[in-house]
Amino acid sequence: MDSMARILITSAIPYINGIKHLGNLVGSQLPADLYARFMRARGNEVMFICATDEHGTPAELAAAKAGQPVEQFCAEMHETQAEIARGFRLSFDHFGRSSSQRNHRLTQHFAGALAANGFIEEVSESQVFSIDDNRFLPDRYITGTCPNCGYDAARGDQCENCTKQLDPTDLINPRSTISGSTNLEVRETKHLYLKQRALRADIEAWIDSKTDWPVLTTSIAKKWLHDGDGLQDRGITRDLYWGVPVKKGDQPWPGMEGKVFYVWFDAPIEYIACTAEWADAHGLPDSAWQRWWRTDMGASDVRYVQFMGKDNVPFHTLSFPATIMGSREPWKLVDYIKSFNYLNYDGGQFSTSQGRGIFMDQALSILPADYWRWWLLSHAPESSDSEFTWENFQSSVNKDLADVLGNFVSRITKFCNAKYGPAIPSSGTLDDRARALIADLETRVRAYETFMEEMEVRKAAAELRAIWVAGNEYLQSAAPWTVFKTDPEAAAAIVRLSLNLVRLYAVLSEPFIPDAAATMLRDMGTDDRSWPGDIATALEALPAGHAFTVPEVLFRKITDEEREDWAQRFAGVRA
Ligand code: B3M
Ligand code: ZN
Repeated sequence: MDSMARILITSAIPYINGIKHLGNLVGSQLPADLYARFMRARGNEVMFICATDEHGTPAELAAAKAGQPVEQFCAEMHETQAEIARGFRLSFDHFGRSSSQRNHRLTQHFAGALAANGFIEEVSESQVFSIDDNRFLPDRYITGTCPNCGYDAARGDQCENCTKQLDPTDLINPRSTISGSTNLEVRETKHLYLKQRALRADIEAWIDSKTDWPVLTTSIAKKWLHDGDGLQDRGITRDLYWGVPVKKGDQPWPGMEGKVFYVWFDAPIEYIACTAEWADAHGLPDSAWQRWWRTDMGASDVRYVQFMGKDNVPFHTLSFPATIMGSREPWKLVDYIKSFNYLNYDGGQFSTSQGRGIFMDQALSILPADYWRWWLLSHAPESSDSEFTWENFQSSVNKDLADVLGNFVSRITKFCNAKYGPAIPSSGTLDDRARALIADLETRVRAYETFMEEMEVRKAAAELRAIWVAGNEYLQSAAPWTVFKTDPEAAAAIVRLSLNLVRLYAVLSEPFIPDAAATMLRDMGTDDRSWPGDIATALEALPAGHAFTVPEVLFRKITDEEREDWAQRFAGVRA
């Protein structure tokens, strides 16, 4: 990347119904953060957006389970998730809420524009109404006996016991999940449908134009576009209390009183609304967020990249683009979608509903963020699903972080401090071995940049590790501790180069392990975070005489006892 660019980055916005597990983290927020940090380090202007996805039945049910009003539940869970995101050093420019007034207005605005352009249809349906609750019941709010297996707590959409898909009217002795009332009747009700089929040609042409998208993204998009029940018109309203009230712009929508938009309609619109929330939080005018989103306000220069797990791809390649295209307004469409497979946990799946695996708060309670960031990113489920095992986690952390990077930093700073004192030594010139290292790093750093630009997360991690290894091997073979005995000047040149490598490693590693990078820079007594151009020049940034401090242990090793203890502790299900 030659000149400064503007990069808009969004991560799929996590549901509010609970704390996310590490599989969720590595599939969206964490790689998005890696990319945002890298793009900032390269001098680009970055807008990195995330939020909580707060509407829908899961939010209402989670609040009910917690015994809280849904507004309070969401407000508290948003704070909890924001705190954990800070713990993982996720560097969002704004972490918003899909329940914000900005999102209410923008969602209603899009619905109004879609209606004005003829892309909304009003459809009459019969739905179960609970007289005692005085409301229509969504499928999940109806419980009864399964006609297939006789299980007496089957849900209106599916029997949990025999997995049969159900319609609420199939249930024997149906009752309201809210009140238990059996005083139910089927009533006619109207819902809004987004006529996605009418936008099919537009969407298909747009997807076909994205020839550089990863296979995972395009294959999912095309499957949904072409398969039997591919791009159907889709209901965008629900009979729920909690959500964005259905309005046509700022006007009431006759016949839609008491209804809200479907959560998947308003959630992606929050990407835009959240950027407006960012502007509001900074006291900036609308033009400040519009230049990221409105192509008539400068956003044609923006490169927009989205990060998400594969299950979210259909909504971002078909539904959200349908909303934007159907508005016939100049909103920015995504340029690149980086999607991820699943991370499995120790021979099974991570599961929020079953509480299986490691959740973000638990992870931080046992080790600092960098340990997790490194393992997760270097094992990101890109070309296929990947698996977390405690053995692999232990060996990765101990080898890559402690034995290679940590050991290098500790060895060279301690040696210099002991022999020359806590400042960069001056004498000596670089020998062939040093020049060979520089040439090797020149190639590797350029490869690392390319992988990072291409969002090849695992390959970038592997290259970074190779860069650390190169320094370690150089130090091992140059052996300044031996050279020092006969030629302290030559040893000083090795030490000077190696101490400069510590700074270079901090700069290069910051997107992966920001805390360790900050510690390394602080101990090297420098704020110079400039991204390396020519490597030989970058390795002269810290001049002779520059003072440093010997760091504390950067990364500690995970012991076998800890590993066994954690494996046991996280074997079961979370309460
Ligand atoms: N909240 C799903 C999830 O948390 C959903 C993503 C919305 S992106 C607009 O994985
Ligand atoms: Zn059943």
